Amino acid sequence: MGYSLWNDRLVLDEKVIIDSQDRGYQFGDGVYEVIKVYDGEVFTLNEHLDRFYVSAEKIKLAIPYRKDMLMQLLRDLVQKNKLATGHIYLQITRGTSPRQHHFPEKCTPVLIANVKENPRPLANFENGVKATVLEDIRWLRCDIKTLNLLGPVLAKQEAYEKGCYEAILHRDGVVTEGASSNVHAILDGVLYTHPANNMILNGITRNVMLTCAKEMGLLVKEQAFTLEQLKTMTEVIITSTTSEITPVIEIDDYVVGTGKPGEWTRKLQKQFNTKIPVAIYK
Ligand code: PSZ
Repeated sequence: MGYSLWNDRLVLDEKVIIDSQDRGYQFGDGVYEVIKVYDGEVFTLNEHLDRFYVSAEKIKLAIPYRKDMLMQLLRDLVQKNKLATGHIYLQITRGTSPRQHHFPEKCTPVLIANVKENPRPLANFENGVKATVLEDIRWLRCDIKTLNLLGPVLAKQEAYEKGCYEAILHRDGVVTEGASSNVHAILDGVLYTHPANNMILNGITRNVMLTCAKEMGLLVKEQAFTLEQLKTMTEVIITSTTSEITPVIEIDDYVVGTGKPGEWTRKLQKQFNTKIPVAIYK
């Protein structure tokens, strides 16, 4: 049994009590983050917390803690749990009040964070994964990391039933992102990725990878691509906090490129590895 962060206190997991009238429970009225920890070190914490505050602001939820305080509490949480490699789950809801749709007059946000030991999925990095294409049925504010996850949950279930790791989503034939990842594709030395607008989550891993690409001389075009164009791409990649840089080698009934992770993808993975704590290689 480990420790959770409950508002501004570290408590044993079983001491956390969530009210059945919590608006997160009833409406999904809140936002969250998943943050990677490598060998006890929290990765891109600042970027994740910036996005956390921005997501909260976009749903008019004022987080009652300063960023530096939250940062310290999350580091304490990792230490207290003796977490080596895994991730932090952090969420905040608008709080508890008798059920009504509009915001209650008095409502104190409820913050929770916990950790999970979770090894890096190295076999996926090495071998690649399969994906299936599905329609993007989510709302139009995918830039907000909201607790409302029914769209991705349904997509992931369908992917899972088809033996796929991820669902690549499209709107009217234009690829947006994965159910829980960003999607990128490479052709002739150019990496294409959907612009960071309201149709996708502006992934922290996406941004780290784009930095890697620029450092390596791989041209980046933040330009959406269609399903038809996707079929012509020689390398397809998904990125997320836990999936890092994962090659996609099959999409439904066709093989991507040679059917093996491509050269650029390998280079991006190597460059990404230089950014994470070195002690992970011990
Ligand atoms: O462990 C998991 O399954 C995780 S950890 C992060 C995600 C999944 N997904 C984040 C995400 C997302 O949900 C959507 C819709 N688009 C992009 C991403 C990637 O965001 P970052 O790189 O910030 O994790």
